[in-house]
Amino acid sequence: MTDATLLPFPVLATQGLNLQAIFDLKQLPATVTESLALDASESACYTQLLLIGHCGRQLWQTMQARGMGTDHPIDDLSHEQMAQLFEGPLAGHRYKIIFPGSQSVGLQRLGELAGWHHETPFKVGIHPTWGTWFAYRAVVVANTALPLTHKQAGASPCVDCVSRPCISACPAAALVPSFQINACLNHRKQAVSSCEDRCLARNACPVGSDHRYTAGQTSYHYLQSMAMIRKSC
Ligand code: B12
Ligand code: SF4
Ligand code: SF4
Repeated sequence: MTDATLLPFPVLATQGLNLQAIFDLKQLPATVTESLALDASESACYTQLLLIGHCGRQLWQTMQARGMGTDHPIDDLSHEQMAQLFEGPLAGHRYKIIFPGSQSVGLQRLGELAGWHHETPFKVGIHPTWGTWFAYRAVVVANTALPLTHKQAGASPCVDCVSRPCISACPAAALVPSFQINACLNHRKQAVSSCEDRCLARNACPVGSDHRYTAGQTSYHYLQSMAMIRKSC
């Protein structure tokens, strides 16, 4: 995903929101549409769902340039960019930002429908080109009639990965026989942990190395999740 001019919203890509998919709400599985928790009038009004993500380092560069001033600076940027989109290129359309927000939406399920997500042994999704170096930044429903994007083709890189270096890199052996979240979290919660600010399994995966986060970017995200883990577990 390098040619921003081919994306539906090149203006978002300039900020690092460089993954974009447009779905027809009526074509989405009921489990997905139900999770949006739209009321009857919203369901009648909104026609499309926009899924926005980032891949690689560009969003991080945007964040560094504008400053990380608030508790949730990336969510704030996503909200701002969505509002600007509907004040600019999509002006005149009604919209609702579902994520970031309080509603729980299965982002990886949406990623799967977009062809972005394939499951890995450590559960962070993988894409054949971007590797695991991407995440979801916004889900918006709108009464737009934009051209729909196609599901990206491509098999999971894990299928042909014989040596599976992610599995042997995990110091908690949390990836076998299948992902054990508690083994991972217990390892991460130790006073001194090799995974406090990184996932050694994720780092060991060779796919998408061009899009690998910088050390500062990785550390920021893992320390954020660490704070969440310490608060909730
Ligand atoms: C809760 C959550 C967590 C919790 C998990 C706690 C738990 N007991 O499950 C914690 C705080 C640990 C966590 C941490 C991280 N998370 Co998280 N997390 C989520 C969240 C908000 C909900 C997942 C969920 O529970 N879904 C509901 C259940 C019912 O869905 P499900 O279909 O059964 O499960 C699917 C996924 O949830 C996933 N899954 C299941 N278990 C686990 C466990 C972990 C650790 C992860 C990452 C995924 C995962 O696999 C399933 C099939 O696809 C999602 C965002 C979202 N709204 O989807 C992000 C999300 C899964 N997380 C994400 C990431 C990147 C991380 C981190 C790597 C940190 C970061 N922000 O960079 C860390 C590190 C993981 C680790 N090793 O510690 C990304 C993954 C992106 C991708 N490429 O796939 C998501 C999609 C958020 C986003 N905005 O993009 N996370
Ligand atoms: S190392 Fe291999 S098995 Fe592990 S996530 Fe990467 S491609 Fe998949
Ligand atoms: S964060 Fe560490 S313990 Fe958890 S899956 Fe990754 S390598 Fe294993």
